[in-house]
Amino acid sequence: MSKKSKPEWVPKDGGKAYTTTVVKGKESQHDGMPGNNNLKHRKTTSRRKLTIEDYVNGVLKHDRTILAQTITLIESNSEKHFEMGQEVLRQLLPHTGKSLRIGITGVPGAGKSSFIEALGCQLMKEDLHLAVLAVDPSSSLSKGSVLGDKTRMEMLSRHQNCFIRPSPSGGKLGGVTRKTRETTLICEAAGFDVIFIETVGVGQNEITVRSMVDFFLLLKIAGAGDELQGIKKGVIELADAILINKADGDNLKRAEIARRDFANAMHYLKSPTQGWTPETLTCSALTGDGIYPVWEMIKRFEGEVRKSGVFEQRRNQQNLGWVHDLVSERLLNKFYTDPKIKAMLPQLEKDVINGKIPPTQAAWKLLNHEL
Ligand SMILES: Nc1nc2c(ncn2[C@@H]2O[C@H](COP(=O)(O)OP(=O)(O)O)[C@@H](O)[C@H]2O)c(=O)[nH]1
Ligand SMILES: [Mg+2]
Repeated sequence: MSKKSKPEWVPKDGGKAYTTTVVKGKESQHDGMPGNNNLKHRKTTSRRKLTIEDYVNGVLKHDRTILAQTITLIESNSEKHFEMGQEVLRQLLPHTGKSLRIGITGVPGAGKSSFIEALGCQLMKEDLHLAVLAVDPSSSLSKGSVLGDKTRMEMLSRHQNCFIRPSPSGGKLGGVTRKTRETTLICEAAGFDVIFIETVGVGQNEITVRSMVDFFLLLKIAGAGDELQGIKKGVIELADAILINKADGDNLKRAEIARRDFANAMHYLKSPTQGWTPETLTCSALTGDGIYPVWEMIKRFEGEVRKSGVFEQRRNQQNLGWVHDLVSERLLNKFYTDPKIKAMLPQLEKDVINGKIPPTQAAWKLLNHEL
């Protein structure tokens, strides 16, 4: 139904640096930003080249168009945009940190999108502003299905208080991670109270998202054995709560059994958050049963961990981890884009595959830049 295309705000000379694609959404009578009901200025802002000041002020004024443009700038792979994006980010930084960041993971079909729709609509009733972001480095394979299917979030995507941003495409996990972290900060500066970061459960993704959020929610379905769901114990250990979704109709009993099984299993695991015992709940994104208790639990969690200081500690740790991730990412990028390395690599790879040289020697040769 929906078609992917370049966003309208990509400049003509933007070239491949702008890799983002968008899925056409529903027209709204509101721009989705807190306290901004005026749509009249929308078109004009996307025409001319924005300055750093334009970006910063636009985000701070909750201008949805400029918010989207700022995220596009951040997602750009060009060096020029990178510098500019970083300066915008630096200026926005004092206005960040106030939202609650929630990670949601689960296998495809677990009901993540439906759950986000159901819980998101509850948040809308409380007049909260919600941004939904996705981390999905594999989206080119799954054809952007993670948040591409806004049909599952029909109410939310039309709601004035909600902003939905699909995963940046065309990037390795590291790149997507940086972009999502930065996008989170930009959304915070724009005044969103709650940020959902959705990811498909395939292993590495969950660890990445855990490193970005305050609360991590694992969505499960009853009946599918763990091996079928492809989620190992390691992921369960990351979760502050496990939610058995699709607890409705014939599935109700099985969901409750699964919940108890998980509750028992979790007993023996270490909690990812000091002072918090992970909870196991059932819910139905379809009927809405059990959705509000999830929000109550998250608020309880926030209250407790803020009081104990664990909230702050985790954010500090996450920031440090981010620093090291950035260093690694930049170094690797610099290394592999070096013309000398680029020239050496294909032959060395062949030599390793043909058994001419051991992998270790190939690595040292690259690192020493010698032929
Ligand atoms: N019965 C039932 N079906 C659900 C529930 N939540 C989601 N579904 C269905 O499960 C399918 C996958 O849902 P979706 O939200 O797209 O899952 P995602 O891939 O994890 O985002 C869809 O057909 C939904 O209608 C639920 O609570 N109960
Ligand atoms: Mg989905």
